[in-house]
Amino acid sequence: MEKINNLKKKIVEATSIGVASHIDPDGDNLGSICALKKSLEIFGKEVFLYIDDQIPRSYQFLPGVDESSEIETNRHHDLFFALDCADQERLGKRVGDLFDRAKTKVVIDHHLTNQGYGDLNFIEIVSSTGELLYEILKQADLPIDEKVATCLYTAISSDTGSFKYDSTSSRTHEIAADLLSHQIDLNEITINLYQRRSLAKTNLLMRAMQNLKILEDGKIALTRISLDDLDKVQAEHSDTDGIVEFIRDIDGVELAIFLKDSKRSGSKISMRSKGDIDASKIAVKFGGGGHKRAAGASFNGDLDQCQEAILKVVNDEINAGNSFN
Ligand SMILES: [Mn+2]
Repeated sequence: MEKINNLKKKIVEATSIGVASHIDPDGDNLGSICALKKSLEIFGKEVFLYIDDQIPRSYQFLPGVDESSEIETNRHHDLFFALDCADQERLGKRVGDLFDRAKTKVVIDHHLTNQGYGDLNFIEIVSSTGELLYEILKQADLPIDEKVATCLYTAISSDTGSFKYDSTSSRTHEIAADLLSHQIDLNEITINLYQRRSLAKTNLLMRAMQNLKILEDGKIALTRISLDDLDKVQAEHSDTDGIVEFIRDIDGVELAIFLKDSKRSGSKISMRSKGDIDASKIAVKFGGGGHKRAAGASFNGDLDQCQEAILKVVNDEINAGNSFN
Protein backbone atom coordinates (compact mmCIF):
# COMPACT_ATOMS: atom_id res chain seq x y z
CA MET A 1 0.00 0.00 0.00
CA GLU A 2 2.95 2.28 0.63
CA LYS A 3 3.95 1.91 -3.02
CA ILE A 4 0.41 2.83 -4.10
CA ASN A 5 0.40 5.87 -1.81
CA ASN A 6 3.73 6.91 -3.26
CA LEU A 7 2.37 6.56 -6.79
CA LYS A 8 -0.74 8.55 -5.91
CA LYS A 9 1.43 11.31 -4.45
CA LYS A 10 3.53 11.44 -7.63
CA ILE A 11 0.35 11.65 -9.73
CA VAL A 12 -1.08 14.46 -7.60
CA GLU A 13 2.19 16.41 -7.81
CA ALA A 14 2.80 15.88 -11.54
CA THR A 15 1.91 18.63 -13.99
CA SER A 16 2.85 16.64 -17.06
CA ILE A 17 2.33 12.89 -17.42
CA GLY A 18 3.37 10.63 -20.31
CA VAL A 19 1.85 7.24 -21.07
CA ALA A 20 3.36 5.17 -23.87
CA SER A 21 2.65 2.06 -25.86
CA HIS A 22 5.36 -0.37 -26.83
CA ILE A 23 6.21 -1.16 -30.44
CA ASP A 24 3.80 -3.56 -32.19
CA PRO A 25 1.12 -2.65 -29.63
CA ASP A 26 -1.50 -5.29 -28.78
CA GLY A 27 -4.90 -5.15 -27.10
CA ASP A 28 -3.62 -5.36 -23.55
CA ASN A 29 -1.07 -2.64 -24.19
CA LEU A 30 -3.43 -0.25 -26.01
CA GLY A 31 -6.37 -0.94 -23.70
CA SER A 32 -4.22 -0.34 -20.64
CA ILE A 33 -2.62 2.90 -21.83
CA CYS A 34 -5.96 4.34 -22.96
CA ALA A 35 -7.59 3.34 -19.66
CA LEU A 36 -4.83 5.01 -17.65
CA LYS A 37 -4.92 8.14 -19.81
CA LYS A 38 -8.69 8.56 -19.42
CA SER A 39 -8.65 7.86 -15.70
CA LEU A 40 -5.88 10.40 -15.08
CA GLU A 41 -7.69 12.96 -17.24
CA ILE A 42 -10.91 12.54 -15.28
CA PHE A 43 -8.76 13.00 -12.18
CA GLY A 44 -7.74 16.37 -13.66
CA LYS A 45 -4.32 15.67 -15.11
CA GLU A 46 -2.78 16.61 -18.44
CA VAL A 47 -1.72 13.37 -20.10
CA PHE A 48 0.38 12.87 -23.23
CA LEU A 49 -0.23 9.57 -24.97
CA TYR A 50 2.50 8.17 -27.20
CA ILE A 51 1.84 5.45 -29.74
CA ASP A 52 4.81 5.40 -32.08
CA ASP A 53 3.50 2.62 -34.30
CA GLN A 54 0.45 1.53 -36.27
CA ILE A 55 -2.71 0.84 -34.31
CA PRO A 56 -4.27 -2.48 -35.37
CA ARG A 57 -7.78 -1.99 -36.79
CA SER A 58 -9.37 -4.06 -34.00
CA TYR A 59 -8.30 -1.49 -31.41
CA GLN A 60 -9.05 1.72 -33.27
CA PHE A 61 -12.42 1.91 -31.47
CA LEU A 62 -10.78 2.30 -28.07
CA PRO A 63 -11.76 5.61 -26.45
CA GLY A 64 -8.79 8.01 -26.65
CA VAL A 65 -6.55 5.83 -28.82
CA ASP A 66 -6.72 8.51 -31.54
CA GLU A 67 -5.45 11.20 -29.17
CA SER A 68 -1.76 10.38 -29.28
CA SER A 69 0.80 13.19 -29.21
CA GLU A 70 3.75 13.96 -31.45
CA ILE A 71 7.03 12.92 -29.91
CA GLU A 72 8.92 16.12 -29.18
CA THR A 73 12.51 15.49 -28.29
CA ASN A 74 12.72 18.47 -25.94
CA ARG A 75 9.64 17.56 -23.87
CA HIS A 76 10.12 16.52 -20.26
CA HIS A 77 7.52 14.72 -18.16
CA ASP A 78 7.26 14.61 -14.38
CA LEU A 79 5.82 11.14 -14.54
CA PHE A 80 6.02 8.57 -17.30
CA PHE A 81 4.24 5.22 -17.53
CA ALA A 82 5.35 2.15 -19.48
CA LEU A 83 2.60 -0.47 -19.45
CA ASP A 84 2.66 -4.11 -20.51
CA CYS A 85 6.23 -3.61 -21.70
CA ALA A 86 8.67 -6.27 -20.48
CA ASP A 87 11.84 -4.30 -21.19
CA GLN A 88 12.70 -0.72 -22.03
CA GLU A 89 13.95 -1.52 -25.55
CA ARG A 90 10.40 -2.47 -26.46
CA LEU A 91 9.34 1.15 -26.04
CA GLY A 92 11.39 1.93 -29.13
CA LYS A 93 14.18 4.47 -29.35
CA ARG A 94 12.14 7.69 -29.52
CA VAL A 95 9.73 6.86 -26.71
CA GLY A 96 12.58 5.27 -24.75
CA ASP A 97 14.36 8.65 -24.79
CA LEU A 98 11.24 10.38 -23.39
CA PHE A 99 11.05 7.67 -20.72
CA ASP A 100 14.71 8.20 -19.79
CA ARG A 101 14.21 11.95 -19.37
CA ALA A 102 11.14 11.70 -17.13
CA LYS A 103 11.56 12.61 -13.48
CA THR A 104 9.76 9.51 -12.24
CA LYS A 105 9.39 6.38 -14.34
CA VAL A 106 6.62 3.89 -13.60
CA VAL A 107 6.46 0.35 -14.94
CA ILE A 108 3.19 -1.61 -14.72
CA ASP A 109 3.43 -5.09 -16.19
CA HIS A 110 2.48 -8.74 -15.83
CA HIS A 111 5.43 -10.33 -17.67
CA LEU A 112 7.53 -12.74 -15.60
CA THR A 113 10.68 -11.59 -17.40
CA ASN A 114 10.26 -7.91 -16.47
CA GLN A 115 13.26 -6.87 -14.36
CA GLY A 116 11.70 -3.60 -13.21
CA TYR A 117 13.40 -0.82 -15.16
CA GLY A 118 11.37 2.01 -13.58
CA ASP A 119 11.66 4.03 -10.36
CA LEU A 120 8.33 2.54 -9.30
CA ASN A 121 7.66 -0.97 -10.52
CA PHE A 122 4.33 -2.73 -10.29
CA ILE A 123 4.97 -6.22 -11.64
CA GLU A 124 2.59 -9.02 -10.86
CA ILE A 125 1.91 -12.25 -12.63
CA VAL A 126 -1.78 -11.88 -13.39
CA SER A 127 -3.82 -12.41 -16.57
CA SER A 128 -3.04 -9.07 -18.14
CA THR A 129 -1.71 -5.61 -17.53
CA GLY A 130 -5.35 -4.52 -17.74
CA GLU A 131 -6.16 -6.62 -14.66
CA LEU A 132 -3.17 -5.26 -12.74
CA LEU A 133 -4.01 -1.68 -13.75
CA TYR A 134 -7.61 -2.15 -12.53
CA GLU A 135 -6.27 -3.15 -9.08
CA ILE A 136 -3.94 -0.14 -9.03
CA LEU A 137 -6.68 2.33 -10.06
CA LYS A 138 -8.98 0.92 -7.37
CA GLN A 139 -6.33 1.00 -4.65
CA ALA A 140 -5.22 4.49 -5.62
CA ASP A 141 -8.86 5.61 -5.72
CA LEU A 142 -8.59 6.79 -9.32
CA PRO A 143 -11.77 7.05 -11.40
CA ILE A 144 -13.19 4.28 -13.58
CA ASP A 145 -15.98 5.43 -15.89
CA GLU A 146 -17.58 3.74 -18.89
CA LYS A 147 -14.66 4.62 -21.18
CA VAL A 148 -12.00 3.45 -18.74
CA ALA A 149 -13.99 0.25 -18.19
CA THR A 150 -14.26 -0.33 -21.97
CA CYS A 151 -10.47 -0.02 -22.31
CA LEU A 152 -9.74 -2.28 -19.34
CA TYR A 153 -12.24 -4.92 -20.44
CA THR A 154 -10.67 -4.92 -23.92
CA ALA A 155 -7.17 -5.28 -22.42
CA ILE A 156 -8.19 -8.23 -20.26
CA SER A 157 -10.35 -9.96 -22.86
CA SER A 158 -7.67 -9.74 -25.56
CA ASP A 159 -4.82 -10.95 -23.33
CA THR A 160 -6.76 -13.90 -21.94
CA GLY A 161 -7.95 -15.11 -25.34
CA SER A 162 -11.45 -14.08 -24.29
CA PHE A 163 -11.06 -15.54 -20.76
CA LYS A 164 -9.78 -18.90 -22.00
CA TYR A 165 -6.11 -18.95 -20.94
CA ASP A 166 -4.93 -20.55 -17.67
CA SER A 167 -3.97 -17.10 -16.41
CA THR A 168 -7.70 -16.30 -16.11
CA SER A 169 -8.50 -16.45 -12.38
CA SER A 170 -11.66 -16.04 -10.35
CA ARG A 171 -10.38 -12.52 -9.67
CA THR A 172 -10.15 -11.87 -13.43
CA HIS A 173 -13.85 -12.68 -13.69
CA GLU A 174 -14.73 -10.55 -10.66
CA ILE A 175 -12.98 -7.62 -12.31
CA ALA A 176 -14.71 -8.30 -15.64
CA ALA A 177 -18.04 -8.38 -13.80
CA ASP A 178 -17.35 -5.01 -12.19
CA LEU A 179 -16.27 -3.53 -15.54
CA LEU A 180 -19.50 -4.79 -17.17
CA SER A 181 -21.47 -3.02 -14.47
CA HIS A 182 -20.18 0.29 -15.91
CA GLN A 183 -22.63 -0.03 -18.84
CA ILE A 184 -19.94 -0.84 -21.38
CA ASP A 185 -21.03 -1.94 -24.84
CA LEU A 186 -19.95 -5.61 -24.84
CA ASN A 187 -21.26 -6.15 -28.37
CA GLU A 188 -19.06 -3.33 -29.70
CA ILE A 189 -16.00 -4.88 -27.99
CA THR A 190 -16.83 -8.38 -29.25
CA ILE A 191 -17.32 -7.25 -32.84
CA ASN A 192 -14.12 -5.19 -32.86
CA LEU A 193 -11.95 -7.83 -31.20
CA TYR A 194 -13.32 -11.05 -32.63
CA GLN A 195 -15.74 -10.54 -35.49
CA ARG A 196 -14.23 -8.23 -38.08
CA ARG A 197 -11.55 -10.21 -39.87
CA SER A 198 -10.86 -8.50 -43.20
CA LEU A 199 -10.84 -10.36 -46.49
CA ALA A 200 -7.08 -9.67 -46.78
CA LYS A 201 -6.54 -11.28 -43.39
CA THR A 202 -8.69 -14.23 -44.40
CA ASN A 203 -6.58 -14.67 -47.54
CA LEU A 204 -3.44 -14.46 -45.42
CA LEU A 205 -4.82 -17.19 -43.20
CA MET A 206 -5.27 -19.36 -46.28
CA ARG A 207 -1.62 -18.75 -47.25
CA ALA A 208 -0.55 -19.70 -43.74
CA MET A 209 -2.54 -22.93 -44.09
CA GLN A 210 -0.73 -23.68 -47.36
CA ASN A 211 2.58 -23.35 -45.47
CA LEU A 212 1.42 -25.49 -42.56
CA LYS A 213 3.62 -28.35 -41.40
CA ILE A 214 2.44 -30.94 -38.89
CA LEU A 215 5.38 -32.64 -37.14
CA GLU A 216 6.15 -35.09 -34.32
CA ASP A 217 3.06 -37.26 -34.71
CA GLY A 218 0.78 -34.27 -34.86
CA LYS A 219 2.03 -32.61 -31.68
CA ILE A 220 3.82 -29.73 -33.39
CA ALA A 221 2.24 -27.38 -35.89
CA LEU A 222 4.44 -24.85 -37.67
CA THR A 223 3.67 -22.25 -40.26
CA ARG A 224 5.20 -19.05 -41.58
CA ILE A 225 4.40 -15.84 -43.40
CA SER A 226 6.96 -13.87 -45.38
CA LEU A 227 6.84 -10.21 -46.40
CA ASP A 228 6.14 -11.54 -49.88
CA ASP A 229 3.04 -13.39 -48.57
CA LEU A 230 1.80 -10.15 -46.97
CA ASP A 231 2.34 -8.32 -50.26
CA LYS A 232 0.56 -10.89 -52.37
CA VAL A 233 -2.70 -10.63 -50.41
CA GLN A 234 -2.21 -6.95 -49.50
CA ALA A 235 -2.39 -7.71 -45.79
CA GLU A 236 -0.96 -5.65 -42.93
CA HIS A 237 1.63 -6.92 -40.50
CA SER A 238 -0.95 -7.09 -37.72
CA ASP A 239 -3.07 -9.38 -39.92
CA THR A 240 -0.79 -12.22 -38.84
CA ASP A 241 -2.40 -11.99 -35.37
CA GLY A 242 -4.48 -15.07 -34.72
CA ILE A 243 -2.64 -17.43 -37.06
CA VAL A 244 -0.69 -19.07 -34.25
CA GLU A 245 -3.87 -19.59 -32.21
CA PHE A 246 -5.63 -21.00 -35.25
CA ILE A 247 -3.03 -23.76 -35.69
CA ARG A 248 -2.86 -24.36 -31.93
CA ASP A 249 -6.54 -25.28 -32.04
CA ILE A 250 -5.91 -28.27 -34.32
CA ASP A 251 -6.81 -31.44 -32.45
CA GLY A 252 -3.71 -33.12 -30.97
CA VAL A 253 -1.37 -30.16 -31.47
CA GLU A 254 0.51 -29.32 -28.26
CA LEU A 255 2.83 -26.63 -29.56
CA ALA A 256 2.02 -24.17 -32.34
CA ILE A 257 4.89 -22.22 -33.87
CA PHE A 258 4.41 -19.24 -36.14
CA LEU A 259 7.30 -17.53 -37.91
CA LYS A 260 7.23 -14.29 -39.84
CA ASP A 261 9.58 -11.77 -41.36
CA SER A 262 10.08 -8.95 -38.89
CA LYS A 263 9.01 -5.42 -39.90
CA ARG A 264 12.58 -4.28 -39.44
CA SER A 265 15.09 -7.08 -39.95
CA GLY A 266 15.31 -10.76 -39.09
CA SER A 267 12.40 -12.97 -38.08
CA LYS A 268 9.86 -13.22 -35.29
CA ILE A 269 8.76 -16.37 -33.49
CA SER A 270 5.37 -16.72 -31.79
CA MET A 271 4.35 -19.83 -29.94
CA ARG A 272 1.21 -21.12 -28.25
CA SER A 273 0.89 -24.30 -26.29
CA LYS A 274 -1.73 -26.47 -24.74
CA GLY A 275 -1.14 -29.43 -22.47
CA ASP A 276 2.19 -29.69 -20.64
CA ILE A 277 4.54 -27.76 -22.88
CA ASP A 278 6.01 -24.51 -21.57
CA ALA A 279 6.47 -22.31 -24.63
CA SER A 280 8.37 -19.67 -22.65
CA LYS A 281 11.20 -22.18 -21.98
CA ILE A 282 11.78 -22.45 -25.71
CA ALA A 283 11.43 -18.67 -26.23
CA VAL A 284 14.05 -17.97 -23.57
CA LYS A 285 16.59 -19.99 -25.60
CA PHE A 286 16.20 -17.33 -28.31
CA GLY A 287 16.45 -14.44 -25.88
CA GLY A 288 12.66 -13.97 -25.81
CA GLY A 289 10.07 -14.61 -23.13
CA GLY A 290 6.41 -14.81 -22.27
CA HIS A 291 4.24 -17.31 -20.49
CA LYS A 292 3.76 -21.07 -20.54
CA ARG A 293 0.94 -20.87 -23.07
CA ALA A 294 2.07 -17.86 -25.08
CA ALA A 295 5.64 -16.87 -25.77
CA GLY A 296 7.76 -15.29 -28.45
CA ALA A 297 11.20 -14.18 -29.51
CA SER A 298 13.09 -12.38 -32.24
CA PHE A 299 15.59 -14.18 -34.45
CA ASN A 300 18.53 -12.65 -36.23
CA GLY A 301 18.26 -14.46 -39.55
CA ASP A 302 15.84 -15.23 -42.37
CA LEU A 303 12.80 -17.49 -42.17
CA ASP A 304 14.62 -20.62 -43.37
CA GLN A 305 17.34 -20.16 -40.76
CA CYS A 306 14.74 -19.37 -38.12
CA GLN A 307 12.72 -22.49 -38.92
CA GLU A 308 15.83 -24.66 -38.79
CA ALA A 309 16.93 -23.18 -35.46
CA ILE A 310 13.56 -23.50 -33.73
CA LEU A 311 12.98 -27.04 -34.93
CA LYS A 312 16.42 -27.97 -33.63
CA VAL A 313 15.59 -26.60 -30.18
CA VAL A 314 12.22 -28.36 -30.14
CA ASN A 315 13.93 -31.57 -31.27
CA ASP A 316 16.54 -31.29 -28.52
CA GLU A 317 13.75 -30.86 -25.99
CA ILE A 318 12.04 -33.98 -27.28
CA ASN A 319 15.26 -35.97 -27.23
CA ALA A 320 15.97 -34.78 -23.70
CA GLY A 321 12.58 -36.15 -22.76
CA ASN A 322 11.28 -32.72 -21.77
CA SER A 323 7.75 -31.55 -22.17
CA PHE A 324 6.71 -33.99 -24.92
CA ASN A 325 5.88 -37.60 -24.36
MN1 LIG B 1 -0.13 -8.29 -21.75
